[in-house]
Amino acid sequence: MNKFGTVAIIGRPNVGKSTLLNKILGENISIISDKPNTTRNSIRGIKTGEDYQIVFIDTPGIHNAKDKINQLMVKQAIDGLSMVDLVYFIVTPDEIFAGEYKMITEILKKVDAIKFLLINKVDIHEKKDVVNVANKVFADGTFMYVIPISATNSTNIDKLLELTIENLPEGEKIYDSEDITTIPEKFLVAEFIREGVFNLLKDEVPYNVVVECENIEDKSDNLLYISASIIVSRNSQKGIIIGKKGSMLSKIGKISREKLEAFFGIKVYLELFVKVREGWMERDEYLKIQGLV
Ligand SMILES: Nc1nc2c(ncn2[C@@H]2O[C@H](COP(=O)(O)OP(=O)(O)OP(=O)(O)O)[C@@H](O)[C@H]2O)c(=O)[nH]1
Ligand SMILES: [Mg+2]
Repeated sequence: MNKFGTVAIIGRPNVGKSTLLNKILGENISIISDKPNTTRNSIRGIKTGEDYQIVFIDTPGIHNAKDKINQLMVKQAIDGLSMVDLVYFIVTPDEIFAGEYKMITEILKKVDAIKFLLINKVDIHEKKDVVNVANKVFADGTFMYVIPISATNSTNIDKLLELTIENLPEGEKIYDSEDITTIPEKFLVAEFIREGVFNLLKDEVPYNVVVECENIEDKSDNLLYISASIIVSRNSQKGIIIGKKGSMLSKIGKISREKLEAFFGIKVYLELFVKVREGWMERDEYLKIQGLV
């Protein structure tokens, strides 16, 4: 009997949704940082086994969004729920988020899918806190299973996959076994560069950046030429991205190139531009680059 189905991965920002997706796939397709709101739109990853295929949808963190871009991000996370077979709601054992967990559980009650509660980051939390959050959120009756995991350390990930397959509908594969994502190549490249920005810069700068990949060209059998623009919303941010004598831009270039070379398995020549587009976060033509409109 073959199984096919879709699984949405949802939760507050920073709980480890993208880390879990990458761990399940064994490939880093969804960008990760220690800052909240790293993921901005739905990222699909495909996991194929002998007799199953699962499409996982990593989503932006659900939060109380104030501006247009954040509202569109939350909308991405919630809208997708109507189309999935199963939902992973990821929480961490932090008492302070109980209110937000309740709010997300209320959203999930209206969703017609099987729901798993995953308690992540058990590697850095005491057992009593894990049990405490499990009792508080799981007791609600919305969830079929509660599973403590560590996405970083792969704790319980095999068990999670086993229970997921068990609960998916019967169905045939629709993607090739080699496909790991449906993300267009240029978008993936832009995301890898944005990951560099999120990991190297602090405060509000990463939140004012969108990346557009303009070109990917095979220059020869062993060289890929890629050009992309890092777009910021204010002139002062352009200076921060470039850094003293170009030092920051060169760091962003190096970290992004390494990631691109690992992903494509080929040498990459990466050309980066920095552009200022005042208030891009309010403009549909730029929100479109991020896949939000
Ligand atoms: N110790 C520990 N850290 C983790 C674990 N999973 C994720 N993290 C860390 O938590 C931070 C956030 O991880 P992400 O995967 O980007 O979280 P996210 O839920 O996708 O965040 P947003 O996209 O911002 O909503 C990163 O610094 C991860 O390394 C885990 O199991 N244990
Ligand atoms: Mg994420």
